[in-house]
Amino acid sequence: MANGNGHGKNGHDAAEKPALSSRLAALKAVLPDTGRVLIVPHDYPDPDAFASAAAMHLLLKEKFGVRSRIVFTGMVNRAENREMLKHCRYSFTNAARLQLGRKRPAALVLDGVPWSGRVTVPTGARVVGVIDHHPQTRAKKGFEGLMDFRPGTGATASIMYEYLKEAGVPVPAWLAALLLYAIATETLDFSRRFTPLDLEAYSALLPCANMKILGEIRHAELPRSYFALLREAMDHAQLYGRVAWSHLDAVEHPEIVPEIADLLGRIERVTWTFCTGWRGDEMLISLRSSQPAARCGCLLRTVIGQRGSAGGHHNMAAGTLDLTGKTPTEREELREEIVRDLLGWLEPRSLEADEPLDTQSHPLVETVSPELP
Ligand SMILES: [Mn+2]
Repeated sequence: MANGNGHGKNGHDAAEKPALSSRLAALKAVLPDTGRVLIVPHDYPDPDAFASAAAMHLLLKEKFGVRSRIVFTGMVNRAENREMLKHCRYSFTNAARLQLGRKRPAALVLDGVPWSGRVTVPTGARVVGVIDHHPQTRAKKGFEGLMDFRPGTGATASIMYEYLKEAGVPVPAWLAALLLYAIATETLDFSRRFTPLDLEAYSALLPCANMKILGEIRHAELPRSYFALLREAMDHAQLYGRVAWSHLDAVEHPEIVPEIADLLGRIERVTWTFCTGWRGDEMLISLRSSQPAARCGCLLRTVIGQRGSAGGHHNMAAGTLDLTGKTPTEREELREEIVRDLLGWLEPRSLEADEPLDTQSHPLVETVSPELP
């Protein structure tokens, strides 16, 4: 047990802020006396979800002597995220391979809420706490566990940094690298919304991070198939006013969709981007904005409405629509409907309802026929 061994290792006792102490106490209060705790990041975990889960694993072990297991649903395919997992010293179990038997373990949900439809809690587990930073996160009536919601904070990783700091748990160099990467990706290197806590976490973690690991994650090798998707995305990319969007016909790994939306966001004068993609019987969509006052999560939920689910932050959001039973034509019609609805909100100036989209927009990359000598 690391408990009771909290004297400052670096010579000065951390001045404990009462608010933080109460947070740690609140976490401790929901932890079980015996047995392993499940740590559940949101489905198809991104760097923030992964790094936060790893930080929680460390916190439980070092501060409370509680064993835990990180369990996730979905896949990890983005090259950078796979590289990140390679450097994580804790193992991640795919929920599909989890055997709970008759135990009903306590679960902590990170970087999402179990009542959003975007976090799958293993059947049989009981959620005892939720830590999240998404702006639309709402408390759930009747839920009596820990709810640490900080809408507006750049990353859940920053919140987890604060827990570790408050607990006096030193952050190992590899984990510091993962947390840094999480904060950097969530805030697009601080070009998106962040709070003083994000900046503090980043500055405090930087001197103790393994920078080689951070470099290897950032510059992870990419498979050739990635470039084929990139080409498809560029071929399909359209511009209309301040909006750029694209579409992928067959997405195997969902992470490429937000990646394309991010990439389009770097086009000059473009402030809104989105990318759609077919993936089996689902349509995936990611929306991005560089405007500080943007409310991507709300907007996407409004546009998708009853047709699917969506969630996200001010500057980024993701959604899914069910395509089961739809013919290819119906799918395409639905996609055009979504594109039109989004443009209606984002660039409503001259979009006539009965005009085809292709008269309104133009391709990002104009095809130039090579001039023969
Ligand atoms: Mn996050």
